[in-house]
Amino acid sequence: MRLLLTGFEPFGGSDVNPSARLAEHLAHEQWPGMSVAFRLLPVVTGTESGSARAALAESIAKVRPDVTVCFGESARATHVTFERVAVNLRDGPEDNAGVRCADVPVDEGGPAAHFVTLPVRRMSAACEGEGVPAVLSTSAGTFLCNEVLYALLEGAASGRWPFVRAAGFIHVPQLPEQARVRGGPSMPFDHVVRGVRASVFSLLVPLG
Ligand code: PCA
Repeated sequence: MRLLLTGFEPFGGSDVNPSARLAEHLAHEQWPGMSVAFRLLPVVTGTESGSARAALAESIAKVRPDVTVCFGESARATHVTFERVAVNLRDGPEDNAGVRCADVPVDEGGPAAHFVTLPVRRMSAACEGEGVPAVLSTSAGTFLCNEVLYALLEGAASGRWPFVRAAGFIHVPQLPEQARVRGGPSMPFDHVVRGVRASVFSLLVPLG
């Protein structure tokens, strides 16, 4: 099984993003029966070179993953958060290129929403089995995380990437060092790693 993991660069004035740290960390571990690739995504909207979607498309074409799991940071998250839905809407703060979207679709002509195709119940149960709090979510927001998830699911559903059999998105809480500066909930990095590692391991049981 080929697995692609992505994480985002820092954004919103922070100098770290736990999602990239996590995805890169996991990609460097030994995975029996899986080859795991990592790609860092820019927090840049749109499809031009230098955008998150361009980087995602480039790495999917190169890796040809069976499964793609994207990660992002949520400063509000208290749990490892398994997203279930992406919506065809971009409406958020300024991205890292200084571009701000309001009321624009991710994909003109695409459906209003897509459900993720990862077995999120099994994955969140595996995370909780490690004692790491997990939750299912029906909103990935309307910023870059939702945009990337929508593009990923649209690409798999439309036949652009027919080899992608399962795809989804996990939001992780901020790190304690970020919470010390910005306030809000956080989760120690080693907890996040332990929980998400178990979730990814649960994918080795054949996908339905
Ligand atoms: N979180 C943002 C974008 C990048 C990231 O890590 C989001 O939730 O959309």
